[in-house]
Amino acid sequence: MFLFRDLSHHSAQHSLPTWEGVREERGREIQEERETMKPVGSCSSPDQNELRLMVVGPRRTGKSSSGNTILGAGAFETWGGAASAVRRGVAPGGRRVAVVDVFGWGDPEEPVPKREKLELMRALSLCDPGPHAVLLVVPLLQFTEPERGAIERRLALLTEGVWRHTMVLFTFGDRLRGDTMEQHLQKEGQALSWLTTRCRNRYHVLNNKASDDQAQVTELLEKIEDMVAENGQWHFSLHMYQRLEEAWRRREENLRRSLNWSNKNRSLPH
Ligand SMILES: Nc1nc2c(ncn2[C@@H]2O[C@H](COP(=O)(O)OP(=O)(O)O)[C@@H](O)[C@H]2O)c(=O)[nH]1
Ligand SMILES: [Mg+2]
Repeated sequence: MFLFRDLSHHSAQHSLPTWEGVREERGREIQEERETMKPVGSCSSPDQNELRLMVVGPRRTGKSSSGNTILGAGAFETWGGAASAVRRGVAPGGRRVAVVDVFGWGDPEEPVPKREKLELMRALSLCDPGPHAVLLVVPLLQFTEPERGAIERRLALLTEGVWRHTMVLFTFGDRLRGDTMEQHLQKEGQALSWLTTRCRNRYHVLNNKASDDQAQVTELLEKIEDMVAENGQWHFSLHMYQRLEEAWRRREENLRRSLNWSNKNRSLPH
């Protein structure tokens, strides 16, 4: 099963394993690992039918307001600067939802501050065993390269695997002013197109100033359900992805070592 073990079958005449092969194998392993975990419908969460959403992003971008649009006015404070918090309720359409409003990120130029790292981990524990969706809040203003970098550095703390469970939640939908979202995305530059590509083109636009527009929430939840289905009904699990990343790292090291060994042997004089 493991590529490292397969290496023992390779003689100089056989082709050596490739990095592409390692990557393909990763996809298969995620599937195998998941089969040993419990599916969404039978997890140890207090409410098995509850959809757990984790809302992340910089400060003053509409994270708490989005939580209020989903769960109803007053669920979260919107004065800003608050620690991560969880609120539970019933969303329009009847689905039970838990929203974790994560402590907002500060200056995009800075390395990730310790408080933000701790709050991110605490937020994860508030939606144990893991969120079904990470909603990455981006206001519909200009999106800059430093902002892109800030997102990349923070999501990297949650492993590469987190991107499979992440959707961009554009707030300030009222700023579109007649443009369609597709037109807006075309006008924006590389930074935003990098982000939507990383999220496999999964995004939704919310106008938190029209919080009585329940259709926008129903549509968001439908998109989230689609994403969960695409992920084989699995929620994000930091523990699982960390274990996989560690196994992959060790395997790549072994592969590198055996490739070096084989190249050295090949260049030996006969
Ligand atoms: N026009 C407009 N303002 C919004 C929208 N969402 C949030 N805001 C405003 O943006 C400010 C910051 O919102 P808040 O939810 O506290 O942001 P947070 O710090 O990310 O939690 C508040 O004054 C909100 O009223 C939106 O969709 N449209
Ligand atoms: Mg807030």
